Amino acid sequence: KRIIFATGNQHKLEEIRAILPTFDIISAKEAGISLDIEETGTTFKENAYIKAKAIWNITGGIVLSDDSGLEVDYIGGEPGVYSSRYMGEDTSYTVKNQNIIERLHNAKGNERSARFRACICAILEDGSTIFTEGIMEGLIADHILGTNGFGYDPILYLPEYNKTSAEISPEEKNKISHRAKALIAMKQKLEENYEN
Ligand code: ITT
Repeated sequence: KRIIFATGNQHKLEEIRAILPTFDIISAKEAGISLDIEETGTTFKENAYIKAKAIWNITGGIVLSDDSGLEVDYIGGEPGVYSSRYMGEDTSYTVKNQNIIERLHNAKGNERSARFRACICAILEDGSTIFTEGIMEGLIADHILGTNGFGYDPILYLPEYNKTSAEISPEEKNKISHRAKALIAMKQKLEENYEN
């Protein structure tokens, strides 16, 4: 079954394909749809729904979307749903990551707690929705470290690996990430749904 993944983020697309290798995932762009969807929601769930619905309105076929971000406890959960827009869409992640590190210069130990959160939304052919969520906990690193992954991966330090999310391999990340957890849960729910 062909599934359209409503994202413009190539990294997310690569991760979902690696996490769900048995699914036939195509991007909206590959399906010939170019949309600039405004994410007007205030929660990951709302924004995930907005993105999936925009594509579903056009295709009526099964659509998946991902809304995700970094939550840093010391700064009240920022950047959260604004993760991609933090400091402006065109600001580089080197600058964004450095800025977060600077904002935490007084934070010690567990005060540096943070996590990636992903909400995955599926809209099925009949218009019904399924939502799943996953988190990956860590601490904000003192320095930008690692070149794998994307976005805020170089500043989320994972104590159990003694590495940042950008230092572990893509294979490791795709086993333990927020996105992997949410997608594995979604796979299960979709399989239950299509068994009946
Ligand atoms: P689409 O809306 O087109 O899917 P986007 O990148 O704009 O792409 P979001 O609005 O969901 O997606 O923003 C997610 C942002 O959160 C993303 O751009 C990164 O800054 C951050 N993020 C999410 N997952 C991440 C991960 O696995 N590693 C690093 N940063 C991540």
